[in-house]
Amino acid sequence: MSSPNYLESSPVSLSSQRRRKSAFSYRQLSQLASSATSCPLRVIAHIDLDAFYAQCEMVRLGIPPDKPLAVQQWQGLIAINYPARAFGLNRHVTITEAVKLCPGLIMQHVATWKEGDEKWAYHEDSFKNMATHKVSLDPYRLESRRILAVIKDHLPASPVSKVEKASIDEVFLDLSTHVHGIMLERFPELKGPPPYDDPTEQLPRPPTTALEWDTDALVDLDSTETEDDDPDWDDVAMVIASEIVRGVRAKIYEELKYTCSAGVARNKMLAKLGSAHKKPNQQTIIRNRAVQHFLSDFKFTKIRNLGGKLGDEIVAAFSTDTVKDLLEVPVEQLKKKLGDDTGTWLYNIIRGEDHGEVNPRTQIKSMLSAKSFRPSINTLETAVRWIRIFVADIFSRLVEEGVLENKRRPKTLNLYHRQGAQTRSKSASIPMGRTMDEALLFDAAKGLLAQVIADGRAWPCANLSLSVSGFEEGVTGNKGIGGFLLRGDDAKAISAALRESSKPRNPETPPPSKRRRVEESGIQRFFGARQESSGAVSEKEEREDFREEAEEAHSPFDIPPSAQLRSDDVSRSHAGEQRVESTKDNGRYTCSRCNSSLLVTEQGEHDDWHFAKDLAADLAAEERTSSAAREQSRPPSTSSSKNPAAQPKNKGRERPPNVAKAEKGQKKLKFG
Ligand code: TTP
Ligand code: CA
Ligand code: CA
Repeated sequence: MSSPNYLESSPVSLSSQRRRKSAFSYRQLSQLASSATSCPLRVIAHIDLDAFYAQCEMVRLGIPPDKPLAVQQWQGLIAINYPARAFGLNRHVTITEAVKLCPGLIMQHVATWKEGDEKWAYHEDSFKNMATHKVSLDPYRLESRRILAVIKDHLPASPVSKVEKASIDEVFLDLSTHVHGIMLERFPELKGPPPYDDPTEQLPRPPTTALEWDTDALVDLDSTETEDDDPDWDDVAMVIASEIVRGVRAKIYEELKYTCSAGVARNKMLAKLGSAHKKPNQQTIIRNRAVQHFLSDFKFTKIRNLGGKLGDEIVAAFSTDTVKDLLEVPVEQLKKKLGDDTGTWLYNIIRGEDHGEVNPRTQIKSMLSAKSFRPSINTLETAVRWIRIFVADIFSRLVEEGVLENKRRPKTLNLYHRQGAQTRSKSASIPMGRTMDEALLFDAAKGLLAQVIADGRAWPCANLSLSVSGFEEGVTGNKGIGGFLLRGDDAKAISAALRESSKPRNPETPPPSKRRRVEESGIQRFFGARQESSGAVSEKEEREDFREEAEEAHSPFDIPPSAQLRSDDVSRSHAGEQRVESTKDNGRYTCSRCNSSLLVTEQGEHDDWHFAKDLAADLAAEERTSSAAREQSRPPSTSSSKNPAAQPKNKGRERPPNVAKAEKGQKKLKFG
């Protein structure tokens, strides 16, 4: 529900007697200037593109905005524009149902890589060729980048405004410093030193009784608050932030013709809920005095970081999924069931407290190209054909990253292989002594595949994924560790390639000595003589790679579990895959993890979705242990144990551990 465009407000309800002082102090105002995460005047925005892939296709094809369009991936729809949604279409309808519901529907298949092609393309018959094509999300990645550039261009440079790319179609903005500057311009009385030079002195009240919210959707105030109260500085900060965000959105439309929705609030969690509140092409402001009202209507599983396992565990522990019910639970009880850190974090988060930082990280840390095989593949030749496509895909992205000019260059290559419930990963360093080209990567990747085959049990293979990581800046010259590798003779290099790299996540694999000594000579023949390009990497390095992946993996899966991930190209790499138990009935089944009702034919992909989410959470947990609690506000993770709700977590640790780390950026593990 929106409130009128003009209103009066204040942080404390004292409508009868006008207070002369603000509820905020000079110190808090200066915290705003430095974007302190604890500042109560803080202003954060979240921008999310409307029906993103669908808009990309409309813009690319010049389709008028009122025409219904859906983006197809194989036999499913992965994005549906708003005109098509008016016909009742959503991600779960089949293509046949979609055409029946909306006869004029334009269906555009995503771009694909075809074997042997130099580049991805929009192929007319790609939907028939799932077995030989691989989805490319490059067109959407490129648009995402252009949009990000417009946003940055429109805002003052960092650190005045901070921009964090949160996924392919989302950014967070910390506008605190920028808003502070505008406030001082508009209200010079804020500039003066505090009375008695005491920063704890309260500010004067804003000289205004009404704020203009323009077209913004305002969330209703908490029941204890009234619109009759005069505004305080937090309201003023929100109005200014909403003006800025409206300007950014107008610019994106003007320059690139994309519409987006936005949320403005005091933290990331609330801003994200805000952007989803009214769509498309709208922005929602959650004033501080409206937070409790806004949140109490939500299921807590919709809150950032509570969509996955942790959320499921809390539902199980307290037999409810609503914020309202959970608000009744005393903190002691939350702590008892979830551990001190998780309990405290949860207690605060459902009260709208989140001190997560907007983290401008723009550099790509890793790139992944992956394919799930349905049916599984059974031959080396087929696997190598896919690896060739992965390499072409990754290499073209590396070119964009400036590897040809030696601007940045990845150190490590990783291959993930899944057979049934078992996933294995192999890593190798990419020799620095040679020019980075497709042949180099292809040889290295084949070397890793050789290692997988040498372990045995390679077929049938359900998923292969290749990634590069460990980017280094400004690598100059062609010297380095690669030179060392190149000095070794071929035999040495081949044995390095075939040597076991660390495999902490594969307890079933026998130790190297017992491993089947597979037809090495045959493999060597097949893979050619250039095996020097792969060498084993240390366990530490491999873990770092996983951390990078975790960081980037999270956001695309930060969607309600009921949303279905229709991806054949999501990476899976996990030690012990947990099969998702489900109940089946009449061609439909109910997923036991998230209670979604889905078609049995969708089960594989849905299970993959859970798998990927669990993986992201596990990787995030791994990351957490390696870089203990960088930030106070991050939610503790319960991901790596089977039933963490039963096991108090992180007892004795002062700060909540760090899962939100995983939410930054999205460059890998996207939907393709
Ligand atoms: P979303 O932002 O979740 O959805 P959307 O942009 O299509 O629609 P909305 O207006 O509600 O924000 O996802 C962004 C893109 O990610 C989406 O256009 C397609 C892709 N995607 C998938 O491929 N599979 C999925 O399951 C989801 C949720 C998204
Ligand atoms: Ca979106
Ligand atoms: Ca999104």
